[in-house]
Amino acid sequence: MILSRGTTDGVAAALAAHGLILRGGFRFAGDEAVPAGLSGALAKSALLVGQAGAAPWPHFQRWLEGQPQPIANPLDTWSREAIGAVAEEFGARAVSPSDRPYLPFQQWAMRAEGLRPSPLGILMHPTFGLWHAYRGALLFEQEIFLPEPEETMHLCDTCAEKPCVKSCPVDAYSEQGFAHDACLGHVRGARGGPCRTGGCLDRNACPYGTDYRYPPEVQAFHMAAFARL
Ligand code: B12
Repeated sequence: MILSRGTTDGVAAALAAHGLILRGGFRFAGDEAVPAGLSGALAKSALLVGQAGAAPWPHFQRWLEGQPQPIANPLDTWSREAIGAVAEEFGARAVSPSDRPYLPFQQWAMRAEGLRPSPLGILMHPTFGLWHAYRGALLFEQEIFLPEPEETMHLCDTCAEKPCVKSCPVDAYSEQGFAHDACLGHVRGARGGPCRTGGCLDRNACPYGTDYRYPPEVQAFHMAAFARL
């Protein structure tokens, strides 16, 4: 059975109630590690769920204010709840980018939307630039109608200046990859104030998708989670 376009549209509408969006989808191939669906049988297809800019933030904040106790990893918990409810409605199994062992979300995203990584590792989106993320995926045991992927252009190919690799005081990004320890040391240190309050200087230097740039309080939240401040 192939789930219809109506299902995909319904999923998109249910996600919109949480400020979340459908980030495309794909069918699993026979020669890859295929995760299980809801019944435990192998999934046949996946829809990716994520955000453009900080759209889910007010939904998440309202939910957080209603919690009786402080919650560890609150954004993950909110995402699991919101996406879990949509999965239940449509007979899918919800998975999270934080599930262990890690599921290959960026590889899935590259298949679903034809995106490629920026020099920072974060995938470059033709509209959202670096200001987007994945909050989960819905795994179906049926084939599903998939939205036609849009023709995408990799903006980093046309960016000669590459300010994204020139703005970090400790050059955390290079062709050798991401210098995690140098980044953490700086962010946690005396001169890391701008990174702590306004987010990664390299990410903010990217000239694309600036309409979707996360507001400073959202960037500070993510930086605090990343650097365990
Ligand atoms: C572990 C992890 C990290 C580790 C990286 C350790 C390492 N070097 O492997 C640390 C803590 C450093 C990290 C940091 C960040 N991460 Co991270 N991370 C992950 C996580 C949870 C697992 C990665 C993984 O191993 N996957 C399993 C493999 C098999 O999957 P994969 O698709 O093949 O993995 C590819 C990527 O992971 C990529 N890669 C390898 N190392 C790194 C490091 C970073 C930062 C990125 C972006 C990609 C990347 O190469 C792999 C091959 O294609 C993913 C979510 C996920 N489930 O994938 C998020 C994820 C990759 N991270 C993400 C982000 C945004 C960040 C931060 C920018 C977030 C922040 N808090 O501000 C920071 C910034 C620092 C940086 N740019 O390096 C996003 C990327 C979204 C996008 N638009 O592309 C993801 C997808 C989470 C999400 N919810 O959307 N991250």
